[in-house]
Amino acid sequence: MKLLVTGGAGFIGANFARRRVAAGDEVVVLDKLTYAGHLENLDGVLDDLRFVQGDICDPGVVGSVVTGDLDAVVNFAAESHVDRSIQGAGVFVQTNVVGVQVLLDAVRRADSGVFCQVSTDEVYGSAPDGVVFDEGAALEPSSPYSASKAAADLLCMGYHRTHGTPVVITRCTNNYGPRQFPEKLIPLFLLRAVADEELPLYGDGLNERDWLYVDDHCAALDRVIEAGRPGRVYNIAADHPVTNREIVQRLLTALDRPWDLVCLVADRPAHDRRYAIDASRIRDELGWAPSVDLEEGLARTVRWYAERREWMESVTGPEFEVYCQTLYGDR
Ligand code: NAD
Ligand code: TDX
Repeated sequence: MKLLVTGGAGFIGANFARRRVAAGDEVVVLDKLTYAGHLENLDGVLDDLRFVQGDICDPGVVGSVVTGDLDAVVNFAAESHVDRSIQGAGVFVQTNVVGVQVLLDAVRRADSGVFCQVSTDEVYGSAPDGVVFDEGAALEPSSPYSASKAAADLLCMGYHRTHGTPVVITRCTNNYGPRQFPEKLIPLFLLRAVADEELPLYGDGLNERDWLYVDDHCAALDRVIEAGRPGRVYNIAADHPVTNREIVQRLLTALDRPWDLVCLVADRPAHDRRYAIDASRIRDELGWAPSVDLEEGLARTVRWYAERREWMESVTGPEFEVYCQTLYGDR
C-alpha cells in the first residue's frame, strides 16, 4: 500500500509508520514536530520513508502530500493531552478540528483512498457503572481535548454523507508502550519512579482506564484501513479495565519501587471516572483481537524505557520542565 501517516513522529503514529515500513509499504509521514513529535521516534526507518515537516492546517503542504495514488491517509496528528487542553484549548481546536477539515478537503480533491480518523473512546465521556458504550452511543465529551476529537468525528461523518468521502473512524482506549511522550501517566510515572520522585496521582486514584498495548492498536488500524467499511466507526479496546491505583501498583512492582512514592494530588477538572467501550464490531467484522496482555505489555514498556534513557533525555527539555512546574507545582 501507499500510505500517508499524519502525526507519524508522535507516539502511536511512529509505531504505526515503523510497522508499515517493516511490512514493505510505501510510507509518507507528515508531521509538524510539535513538543510531542520527534524524529528520534522514526530512527532506523527515516531512510525507508518520506518525511515531510508540516502542519495539517496548512492547505498548501497538505495538498502536496495528499495525492490520488494513496491507498490510505491515516490521521494521528493531534494535540493529544487532556491536561494541556485544560490549560488552553485554542491549538486543540486548530489542529484537531480545522486540521481534519483541511485533510478531508484534500482527500476529496485528490480522490485518494480511505481516510482513517484516529479518534478516541473519550468522545463518549465517562461511562456510568455497568454501562459499556458501543459505536452508536451519544458523544458526551468532558474536556476541551475530547470535545475537539468529537467535533472532528462529526466533521468526518458529514463529509462522508455529503461528499461520499471514504472515511473510517476508530475510537481506541488508552494506549501505552514505547515512544509515548512522558506527559502521559505511564511514562511520566516511570520516569519519576526510577528517579525516586513523587508520583502525582489525581483525586482518589480510582478512575478506570482500559490500557491497550500500542502494537495492538496498530494491528487494529491495519484491519480497518484494509477492510473497514466507509462511513463506519470502530471501537478498539483491550477489555481489561483497571483503576489508576492498580496500573500504578503494577508499574511500581515491575520497577521494584515502593508505593509511598505516590502522592494524591488535586483532581483533574471534569476527570472522567470510567472509560468502557464495546469492541465487538471490530472483533466480529474484521477479526481483530488484542494479543499483548497488561503484564507482558508493561514488562516490554519498562524494558524499552530502561534501555532507551537517551530517548527520554532527547524528547524532554526546558519546555517540559516548565510544563511540569505549571501543572504540578502547587498541586
Ligand atoms: P502524540 O501527542 O504522541 O503525537 C501527536 C503527533 O502529531 C506529534 O508527532 C505531533 O508533532 C503531531 N502534530 C500535532 N499537531 C500537528 C499539526 N498541526 N500538523 C501536523 N502534525 C501535528 O499523540 P498520540 O498519543 O500518538 O495520539 C495519536 C492519535 O491517537 C491522536 O489523534 C489521539 O487523539 C489518538 N488517540 C490516542 C490515544 C492514547 O492513549 N495516546 C488513545 C486513543 C486515541
Ligand atoms: O500525572 C497524572 N496523574 C494522574 O493521576 C497524569 C498525567 C494522569 N493521571 C490520571 C488521569 C487519567 O485518569 O491517569 C489516567 C491516564 O491519564 P493520561 O495518561 O493523561 O490519559 P487520559 O487522560 O486517560 O487520555 C489518554 O487516553 C485517551 C490519552 O492522553 C488521549 O490522547 C486518548 O485519547
